[in-house]
Order: sequence, then structure tokens, then C-alpha cells
Amino acid sequence: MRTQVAIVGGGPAGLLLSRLLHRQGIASVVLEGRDRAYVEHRQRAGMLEQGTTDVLRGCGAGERLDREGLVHHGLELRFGGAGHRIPLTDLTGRTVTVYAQTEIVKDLVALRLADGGDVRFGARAVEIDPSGPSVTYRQDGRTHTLDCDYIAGCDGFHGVGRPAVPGVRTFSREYPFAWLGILADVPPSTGELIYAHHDRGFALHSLRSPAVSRLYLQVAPDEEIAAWPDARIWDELAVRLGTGDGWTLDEGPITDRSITPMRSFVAEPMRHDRLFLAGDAAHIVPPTGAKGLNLAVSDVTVLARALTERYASGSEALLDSYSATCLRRVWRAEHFSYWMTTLLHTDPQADDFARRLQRSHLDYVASSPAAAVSLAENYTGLPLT
Ligand code: RFL
Ligand code: PHB
Repeated sequence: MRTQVAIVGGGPAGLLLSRLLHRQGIASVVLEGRDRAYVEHRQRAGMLEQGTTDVLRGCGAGERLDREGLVHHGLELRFGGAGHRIPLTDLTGRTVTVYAQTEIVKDLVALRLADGGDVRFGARAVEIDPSGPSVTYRQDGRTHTLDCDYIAGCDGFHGVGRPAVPGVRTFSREYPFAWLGILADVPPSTGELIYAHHDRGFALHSLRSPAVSRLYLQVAPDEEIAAWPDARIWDELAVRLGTGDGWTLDEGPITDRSITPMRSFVAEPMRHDRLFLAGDAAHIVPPTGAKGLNLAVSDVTVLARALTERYASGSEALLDSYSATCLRRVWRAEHFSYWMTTLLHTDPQADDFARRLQRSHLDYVASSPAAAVSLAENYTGLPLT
């Protein structure tokens, strides 16, 4: 079996790449280890940069996004019991959109299958040969080989793509906390996202729709989900999000819950021979800056453009600059995500001096137009280069 581009991983990065290539007449096969229902229901990201929605729209995946996505013009920083609005659109001219990763994945799977795309679920890659180039995978208890011109390693943090880059250099940071995330059937108690700093830890009030809320709590990295019955979750959210002005948090049935460790991670380079890494396979950011999915989209946009040029003109110039082009944006997002994380979380190891500095930093971001512009331009996303 042979194709032009073998795509390992059917998350947002792999599925979008396959769609972008199809629009340019380039054939691909997507190998996804899990089944379709699993990838369509894995609760993750929700906040999309304008550049991300532009790419989705541009490749014909924007119909439901335009109908159901919630366009936001600002966010709230909450600390010391008071809210401070950052007017993202006034400061940058750009918006962000709440539309769940699960819905993007559903839209892309449906589009690929409708246009005859080859997406194989339950097909787990076991070995990548970047020079063959080829991918060996297991499906239905049998081993198969897929030969190709190029391989896209879009198989996430635990995949087989990154280990197939010899001499890969990695950079990482672990944080002394994790996020407990819930999905709840209750109308959001806020119109815009609330990022709250509290002595007991960070909390985030996000949303999915006018009827569904998404909320997060900073917890210890080794926290057990069993230690958090519903009442404890709601009580803790109410305390950390609480203000002195009578604002209340509405509660509802919790339909999904999970604990996610927080880490920063970058692998360099993002290419070896005919293998190109994209998305979480190459880098991880802590979710505070809402950058992970957006970076996956910008990586595959750059890769699709480079492959398009290669097939149209024979030139490998854009493929040769792929890793450097992506890493420039990746490191900006890494810094911003680290910055937002340390600004808003409560470090259990911090001394009183560090806590005072953190509070001064929050005051500065909430009161200085220059600091707010810096937050806003990073949050809404810098232009794709
Ligand atoms: P994914 O989504 O992990 O997909 C990789 C796919 O590869 C498959 N796979 C394999 N397939 C075949 N063979 C193998 N050997 C394979 N090994 C793995 C996996 O089954 C999977 O389907 O990576 P991708 O496509 O790079 O997408 C990245 C995003 O999923 C991730 O960055 C975001 O979810 C991060 N993130 C957020 N990003 C944002 O931009 N905005 C947000 O608001 C935001 N919030 C979040 C987040 C991530 C979170 N968690 C749970 C990590 C909130 C949370 C809580
Ligand atoms: C989400 O809605 O899941 C979400 C939003 C913003 C973040 C992280 C997660 O920073």
C-alpha cells in the first residue's frame, strides 16, 4: 500500500493536515490508534485564536463553527475578590472563539469521510522509518506497511513519531500542580472566561455553549479524582471564583471529569529526513494560555503549505525551513503559557516574598494598558509567519 503523505495520528493536527492536503490534490492516509468514538469525545481544548478559525473556515470546516462557536471580545482576571476585564478586541482588533476540540474533530472526520478520505481507526503505528519512508502499523490483529513520500508525526505526546527523530533535543518544565477539569450541564455563570488567582489555587470558568459550563481547579499533581466528590468541587470553585459583590456560581450535574498534569515541553528539530512532527508530538504547553490546539493548527498549516509547494514545483525550500518556522511560534507560545501559568497559579513552594511579587505582577497586568496589550496580543495569537 502506498500514499503520498502518511499521517500518524487522527487528532486535530492529523485530521486537519489531511483535509488541507486534500484541498491541494495531495493524497494521504490517516492512521489513528483509537476508535472514532474515543477521538470524538475526548474532552480537551475550547478556545480558538482567530487565525485558527480562519484556517478551519478556509478549508471548508467552518460551517458549524460559524453557527455554534461563541465569539469572545474579552476575558476577566479575578484576584483579591475583584474582577479586571482585559478587552482583547479593543486592544488587538482580534477576537477568540469558544468551540470545543471534540466538535472540530467531529467536523473534520465527517468531512474527510464524505470526500472519500482514507482515515483508518484502530490502526496503531508501531514503527516509523523516516528514510524509507514508511510506517508499520497494527490493525485488526495484523501488521501492515504503508509506503509514502512523506510522513507527518501527528501522534501526540505519547506517540512513536518523536522517538523516530535521532538525536532529538528536548526542553521541559514540570509544574508543582495539575488541573482538575469538569464539564457540567449548567448555563455558564459568566459571559466571558474568568481566570482566577486565589491563595487556595487557580480556578478557570470557561464554557462550551449557553447550556454547558467547563471549569477547572488547580490541584496537587498527584491528586486522586476520587478525593473530589461533586460538592467539594463546587464549594472549592465558589471560594476561588468568589467576589465581594454578590456574584454567584450556578451548579449543575457534572458529566465529565479528569485530572491533567501540567508541563511545558519542546522537541527540536521538528523534522528528520522525510518525517515531520506536528502538534503535541513536538511540543506541550500548560493549558493556561489556551495555546496547545492553536499551535497544532499553525504547525499543520505551515506543513501543508510546504508540501503543496513541493508537489507543485519540486522545491523543498519550505520543507527545509519547516522546523525553524514552527519553532519560532512554538517558543513564543511556550513563553506566554509559562508566563500565564506562573502569573495565576499558587506555587506551594513560594515564600512570602515571591507571593508579594506575584500579587504586584497581577496588579500591573490589570492596571497597565501596555501590559494588557502584551497579554491580549499573545492570547489572541500572533500572525502566522
Ligand atoms: P492529540 O489530540 O493528542 O492527537 C494525537 C492522536 O494520535 C493518536 N495516536 C496514535 N495513532 C496511531 N498510532 C500511534 N502510535 C498513536 N499514538 C497516538 C492518539 O490517539 C490521538 O488521537 O494531538 P494533536 O492532534 O497534536 O492536538 C493537540 C491538542 O489535542 C492539544 O494541544 C490541546 O487539547 C491542548 N489544550 C488546549 N489547547 C488550546 O489551543 N486551547 C485550549 O483551550 C486548550 N485547553 C488543552 C486544554 C488540553 C487539555 N488536556 C486534557 C491536555 C485543556 C486541557 C484540559
Ligand atoms: C477550555 O475551555 O477548555 C479552556 C479555555 C481556556 C484555557 C484552557 C481551557 O486557557
